[in-house]
Amino acid sequence: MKKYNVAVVGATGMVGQTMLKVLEERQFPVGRLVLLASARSAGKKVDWNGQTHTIEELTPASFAQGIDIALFSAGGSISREYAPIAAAAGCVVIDNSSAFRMDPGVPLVVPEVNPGDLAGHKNIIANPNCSTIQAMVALAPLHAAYGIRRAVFTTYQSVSGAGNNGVEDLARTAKGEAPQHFPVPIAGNCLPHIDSFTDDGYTLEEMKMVNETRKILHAPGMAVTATTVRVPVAIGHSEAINLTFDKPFQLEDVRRLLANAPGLVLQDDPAHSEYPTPLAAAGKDDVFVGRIRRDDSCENSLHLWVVADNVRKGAATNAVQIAQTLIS
Ligand code: 3JM
Repeated sequence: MKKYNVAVVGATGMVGQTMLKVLEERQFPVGRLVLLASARSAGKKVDWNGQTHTIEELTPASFAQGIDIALFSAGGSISREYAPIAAAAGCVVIDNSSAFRMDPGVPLVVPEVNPGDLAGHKNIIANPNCSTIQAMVALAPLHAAYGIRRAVFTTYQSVSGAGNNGVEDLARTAKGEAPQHFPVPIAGNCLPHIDSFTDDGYTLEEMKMVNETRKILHAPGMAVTATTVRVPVAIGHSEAINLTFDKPFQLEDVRRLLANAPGLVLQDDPAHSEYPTPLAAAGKDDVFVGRIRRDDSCENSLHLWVVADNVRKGAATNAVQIAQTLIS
């Protein structure tokens, strides 16, 4: 089997570490593995697939060593600076930041949903936002069947969405100490504030869900809105999703479509307390859906509850799946 030289940019971060784990679990055909991070982390040792690797400092020259695929997860400013350099050196960049997602020349891909969008890429491919990815896995089969006219997302997002800083702030504020990452304590709390606020009162996280959904579903005119909330959960984002379709539906057909959708697991037996939860989804690569019920307040409308491990399917796993799709 052909092997590929793979770089991980941001190899010491939570997502970078999980990318390494997923590459190993999926036995991605890695030739040489190059681990890149800031000067602060250079020299650190990382075990991968039975071998010890040394973290190298990320520089413009990092990609001039025959790297085939680079997985970036080091924040938007690093991506904006280095992804074009890597791409120009002939490397295919799969970027986990928001930097290039809305660029019309950059595919924004959830492999179960729009793998065809990878065709004609120009060496930069964007991994969607964690909350968008899991929503798309559940929405795509319903959009194909009934046409989504309007989607309303309300999220309950774990602190790991903010990386190690978020996880540490939950532990810190649970002990009664002052927050260092979130503006107020996250322990025992819910913050309707993820990423920065825009002038019209939304957050950038909310606008990512709106704009990325339209791009991935090829539905520029779809009515989409979101409220995104940080909750004191370590791993796993949950989403209450309300949909209005163009066409009528039967609940049994919706269940069948969701049960058969790739990457999606139906967990919907409320009488036996079976529904998706972040604790159960943590460590898994699938997206989980439950609480499926008709919204009687509005014609052709439906409620769903969708949960996934935001570090895996919402970031690392989706990026590795894009790489697997590219080489298949
Ligand atoms: C999730 O420092 C940064 O630029 C990272 C900000 C960030 C993003 C983003 O905007 O790329 C933190 C957590 C995301 C994301 O996936 O959109």
